[in-house]
Amino acid sequence: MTPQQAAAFLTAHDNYLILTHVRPDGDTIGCGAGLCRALRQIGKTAYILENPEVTELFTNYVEGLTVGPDFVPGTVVSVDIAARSLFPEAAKPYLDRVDLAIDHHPSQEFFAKETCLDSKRAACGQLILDIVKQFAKITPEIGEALYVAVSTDCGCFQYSNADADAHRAAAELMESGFDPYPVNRKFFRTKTFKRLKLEGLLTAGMELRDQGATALVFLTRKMIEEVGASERDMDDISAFVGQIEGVKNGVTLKESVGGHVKISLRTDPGDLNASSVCALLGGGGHAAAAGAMLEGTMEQVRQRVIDAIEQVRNG
Ligand SMILES: [Mn+2]
Repeated sequence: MTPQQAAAFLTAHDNYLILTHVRPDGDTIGCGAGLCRALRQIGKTAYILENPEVTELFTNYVEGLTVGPDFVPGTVVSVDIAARSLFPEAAKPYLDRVDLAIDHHPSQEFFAKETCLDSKRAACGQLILDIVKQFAKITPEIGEALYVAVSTDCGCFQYSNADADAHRAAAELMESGFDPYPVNRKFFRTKTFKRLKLEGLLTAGMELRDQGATALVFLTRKMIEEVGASERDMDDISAFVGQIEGVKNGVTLKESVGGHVKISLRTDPGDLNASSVCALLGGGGHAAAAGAMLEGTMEQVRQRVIDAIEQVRNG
């Protein structure tokens, strides 16, 4: 579906339930909030399905918009969800009954009846903006929610996906009248003390390969417990390793409960395609940022990631 067709679809239906993805980021939350408010503005009933993993950084954006699992929707829309495996527990009853998926991931699985996909967009928020502005006024609240979506997904316009189109969307959203300074300060200029401690531990245990072009960091449960870090303290921590001079490809391995390790790969896409590497590991994502969840110990997963990188390099 084109954004025009998606707008026509959204104005024609009602009783919306909006789904966000697991480990929700600024894009999925901002898209959910912006879309929900736009639908309510034109008199529709619309809610975001409660997502228990929403961190403190984002709770204010979904306040007053969420609903529990008892809500019986007429129309189900997913935002920024690429794959079935990214449905939160409460959204699983809707795995095969999403009416419209709005997304920007090239790894989109086409699980919905209709899909509005544009993988050239840095953030799903840009696509939501294109859709909702056709039927709703971009109020400061919608503007701020979608600005959070766009700015966080392109790392405050510093990641390789931050193109002119992303800046144009940001400018258009700023014109809605919200104040972008506190948003930028909160998301991009502020760290908790626990976060800094974690970054110190990651730095101490860092492994450098390929003459420093590839870096791996290992986030263990022990470190998390030692520091007393919450999800908020670990938000977007996979971007950390790529800040080191000379590092083109950064791998963050995070030990998760139940014998799993989550890997996040951030790459210089000219050097290594992150999505290809993670596809070999059963995951997916974008050329410059991708991830996977693997079973095994930190050491086993470390070796599998290194092998997958080699395979893509030599393939
Ligand atoms: Mn996104």
